[in-house]
Amino acid sequence: MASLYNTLEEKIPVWRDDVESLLKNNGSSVISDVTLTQAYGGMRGVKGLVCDTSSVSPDTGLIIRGKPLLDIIDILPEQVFFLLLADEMPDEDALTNLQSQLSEHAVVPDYIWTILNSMPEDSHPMAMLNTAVLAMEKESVFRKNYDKGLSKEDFWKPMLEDGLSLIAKLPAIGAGVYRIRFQKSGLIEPDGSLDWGANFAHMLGLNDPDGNVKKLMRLYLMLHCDHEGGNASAFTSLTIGSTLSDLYYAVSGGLNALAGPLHGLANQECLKFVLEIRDKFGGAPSRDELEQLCWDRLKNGRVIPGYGHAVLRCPDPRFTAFMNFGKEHIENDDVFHIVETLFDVVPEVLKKHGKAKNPWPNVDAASGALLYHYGLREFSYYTVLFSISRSMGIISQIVINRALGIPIMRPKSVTTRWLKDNC
Ligand code: HAX
Repeated sequence: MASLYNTLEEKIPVWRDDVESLLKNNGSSVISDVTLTQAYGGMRGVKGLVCDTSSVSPDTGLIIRGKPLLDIIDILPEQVFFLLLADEMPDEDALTNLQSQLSEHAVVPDYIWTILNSMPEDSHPMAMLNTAVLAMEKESVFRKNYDKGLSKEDFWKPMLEDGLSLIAKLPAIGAGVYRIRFQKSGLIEPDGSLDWGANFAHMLGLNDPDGNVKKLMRLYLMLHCDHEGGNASAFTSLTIGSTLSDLYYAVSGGLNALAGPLHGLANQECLKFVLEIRDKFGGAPSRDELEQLCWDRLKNGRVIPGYGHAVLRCPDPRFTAFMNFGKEHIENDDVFHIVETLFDVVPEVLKKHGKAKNPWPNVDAASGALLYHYGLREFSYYTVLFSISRSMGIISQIVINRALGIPIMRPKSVTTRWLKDNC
C-alpha cells in the first residue's frame, strides 16, 4: 500500500548514504564565511544549516523540492506536506492513505478544550494555539518510545507518527481557538467528507455559500507551508528538536517565534495598517495620499508591514498568488483595492527611503484583505492560520533531521572583546 511512511522508509537509507558520502568526500569544503556585520546582524546570509524540504531564492522566492511555488499553487495542503517530506507528489493511493490517516487522528483530547476555555478572555489567539500544542506533549509517541530505549535508527518513525497526529488535530484546534476566543456559538464538528483545508474552513464557521472560503483556506494553508530552515520559527523549532525533545515542544516553541510582528504576526499588523488607512480616508485614498502616509510612518521610525524580507529580493510569489485570487474573486472590495494601491506606491517609497534591502511585498501584504472580505475580521487570529500551515514544514524538517541524525545545535558565540582583539 502506497503511504508516506513506506515512501520514507525506502528513501531515508538513500538520503543517509548520500549525506555520509558527501561528508566523507567533501566534509572540509568551505560553504560560507562570516563577517563581523553578520555576527551582529542576525546571521543574515550565513550558510550554516541544511534544509532539503524547500529553498528560498532571492529572485524567485519559495521553491518546494525543486518546484517553484507558482507552478504548484493548485495542489492541496496535504499534497504539499507529502511533497515536503518525501520529495515526490503523492499518487492517488498515497494521498487517500494520508487523508484517511489525518481523519483518523483528528479527534482533539477533551482536556484541550478545558484548557482553552479556561484561558483569560483577552489571551492572544497565538498564545492559545501554542498552549494547546504544548499541552498535548503527553501524547508524544516519540517520547514514550525513547524512554523505552528506542534505537537511533528508528527515531524518525515515532516522530512521523507524532507529526501526523499533530497536523491532523491542528485544524480543529485552530478553529476552536477562533470560536472560543471570539465567542462564537460553540465548536463545529468536523466533516469527514472534506479535505484537510476545506474541513478547517468548515469548522471556522464562516458564511461560505459559493465555496470560496474553502478555496481560500486550501490556498492559504498551502502557501505558508515552509520557507527553508533559517527563518526564525523553523530555526527555533529545529534547535529545540535537535535536543531530541519531541515535536510538541519543538512546534510550540517555533510557533512562539512566528508570533512576533517582524515574522508571522506581520499579517495581523498588515491588515491593521490597511484598515487604519481605510478609516482615516473613509475608503480607498488616492495614490498621493497613500504615498504621504507611508512617508509619515517611516519618519516616525515605523516599518511598512508586509514589505521587505531577509532573503527575498523580488515580490513574494505567495503575495502574487493571493493577489491573483483577489483579482479573480474580490476585485471590487475596498480593502483589497487599498492593498493593490499600496503595491503601486510602497516599493518606490522604500527605494527612495533607501534602507530596506527588499522594497517588495512579502506574503503578509495581501492575505489579510482576503480573509477580511470573507468575514474573518478578527485579525489577531491571522497568525494562527499561518501557524497551522507552517507546522507542516517545521514537522517535515524535524522528521528529516531526526532521520539523518543531525546533532544538537550549538553554534559558537564570541564576545565583543574577542572581536576587538581579533578583527
Ligand atoms: N519598512 C520600513 N523599513 C524597513 C522595512 C519596511 N518594510 N523593511 C526593512 N526596513 C529597514 C529595517 O528596519 C532596517 O532598518 P535599520 O537599519 O534602521 O534597522 C533596514 O531597512 C535594513 O533591513 P533589511 O536588511 O532590509 O531587512 P531585515 O532582513 O533586517 O528584516 C524584515 C526583514 C522582514 C524583518 C523587515 O523587512 C521588516 O521589518 N518588514 C516589515 C515587517 C514584515 O512585513 N514582516 C514579515 C516578513 C515576512 C515573514 O517572515 N512573515 O512571516
